[in-house]
Amino acid sequence: MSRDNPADGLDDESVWKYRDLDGVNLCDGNAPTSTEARVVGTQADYKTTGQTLSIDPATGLTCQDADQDGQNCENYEVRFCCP
Ligand SMILES: [Ca+2]
Ligand SMILES: [Ca+2]
Repeated sequence: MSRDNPADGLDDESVWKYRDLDGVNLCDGNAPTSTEARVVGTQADYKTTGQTLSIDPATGLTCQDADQDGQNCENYEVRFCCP
């Protein structure tokens, strides 16, 4: 799923935003055990883009243009695995 896009310079797929801003029940309140990510509309795993991301099993993914050395972030979608 993708809750945000990078048009404003940040693609924010944070777990807490899904929960607290979007009201999504993720893992019944438990921390996800993994976060998988790929580019929206493709099968391209995030690792294939070479972009500098913050990705963490429990907190989700963020991508900031400021970290991309002049490039813009792709729009990422994420999938969480629950314990
Ligand atoms: Ca955004
Ligand atoms: Ca996104």
